[in-house]
Amino acid sequence: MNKQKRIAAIHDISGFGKCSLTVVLPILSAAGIEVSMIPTAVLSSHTGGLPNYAYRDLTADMSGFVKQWKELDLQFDALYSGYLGSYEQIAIVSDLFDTFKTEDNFIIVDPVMGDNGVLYKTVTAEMAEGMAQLCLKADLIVPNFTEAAFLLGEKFREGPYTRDYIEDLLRRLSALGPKQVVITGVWFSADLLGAVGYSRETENVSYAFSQKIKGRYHGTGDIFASALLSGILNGMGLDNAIQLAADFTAGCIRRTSEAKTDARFGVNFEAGLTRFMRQLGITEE
Ligand code: PXL
Repeated sequence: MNKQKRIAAIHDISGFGKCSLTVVLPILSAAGIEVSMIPTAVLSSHTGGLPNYAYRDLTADMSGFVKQWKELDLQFDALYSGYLGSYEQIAIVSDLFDTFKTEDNFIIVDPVMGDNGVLYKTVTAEMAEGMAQLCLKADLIVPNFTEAAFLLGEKFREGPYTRDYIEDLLRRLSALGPKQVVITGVWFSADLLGAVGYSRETENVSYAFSQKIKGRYHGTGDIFASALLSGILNGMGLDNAIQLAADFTAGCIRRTSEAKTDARFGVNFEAGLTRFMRQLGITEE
């Protein structure tokens, strides 16, 4: 058995409505990755359409994690940040990147900020600017079109998208710092939805699509990014990892749509884990 890979995951815990750490942890664990986590906030549910959520910001607690982990001399194969609870957390995560980045590991920033052209309830314009600074340090970023627009300080554009618009966006996002950019929520026509990836080194652009299902299912950005990271850490190239993540996410949406579950409650990713593990070659038998 090879030595297990280990990541540091910096996201919130939303008690209800599957997203952030409640999907990051099971997906990466299924992919054979050891996950160490720094919770950025604890909520009774995510903030997307579920009213009256309880919210505890953990900004004051995060530096203690970094301090002890540094004393333990922990090594990580990837540093993976997502939803942040306050503007101050951007500097803390930036410090964590400086502390644990090595020549052999990489940083993935999912700049979780908003969807459909609007910021999530707890995300301020100041945080959006700070998130762009954090992306400077990333090797790979995974925005949706809303987040891409906020990172570049420009207006959100509704789909359908064109290849010219997307490929220009990819290059400009990569110019912010990250060598690789993956954008989610790509669609050219009503029947297909997917993602696109770009590597600055090769200038390679690759798309992955599956059947589009109507509705806006919560937590799918976190699921996609976690599945993408799972593929990469298991040795896949970016193109194959995007395809793996797109297929996994599409399966989650399909199952949830068939079950007619409330889209705010999150998707059924659990039933897709066995196949996912098989695709990654994780299962022992
Ligand atoms: O899935 C993104 C996300 C993560 N965490 C919290 C959220 C959201 C989106 O609404 O509210 C707390």
